[in-house]
Amino acid sequence: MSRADPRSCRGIRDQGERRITTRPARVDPGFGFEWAGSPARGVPADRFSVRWEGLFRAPESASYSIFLVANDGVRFVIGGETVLESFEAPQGSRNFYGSSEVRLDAGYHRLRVEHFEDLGSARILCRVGVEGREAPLRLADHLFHAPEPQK
Ligand SMILES: [Ca+2]
Repeated sequence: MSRADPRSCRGIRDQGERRITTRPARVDPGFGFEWAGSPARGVPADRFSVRWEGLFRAPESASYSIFLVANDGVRFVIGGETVLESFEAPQGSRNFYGSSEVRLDAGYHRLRVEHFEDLGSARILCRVGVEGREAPLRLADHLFHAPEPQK
């Protein structure tokens, strides 16, 4: 599971010049969503962003293929490496489709997925394939809470 942290999108769009409104974090079973309206209580239907942080467990040392559909923007960071990113100008109702490959050792890797919605429909869908396997991973079996950071 991953921790979601819905925030206002304004901080991203305006380079942090405006106040970012932080909402209470919650736990999601994953990070695949299609939102017709607000993603969470207290968050507007448009101009919001969400950040999921957790751990991805790679079942074997292999090349992993990551496929993302996002509306509007997305950034996918695993093990500190940004492997997919589309944070360009707002895309309205258009989707971003992207894929990338990353080599991972078996074990746990820090995962951070950031998504922002400007206007219209909002979605983020993800599939992860493993070199040599026909079916994509069942992501719910491979996502875990990150331990709380040490102070
Ligand atoms: Ca949109």
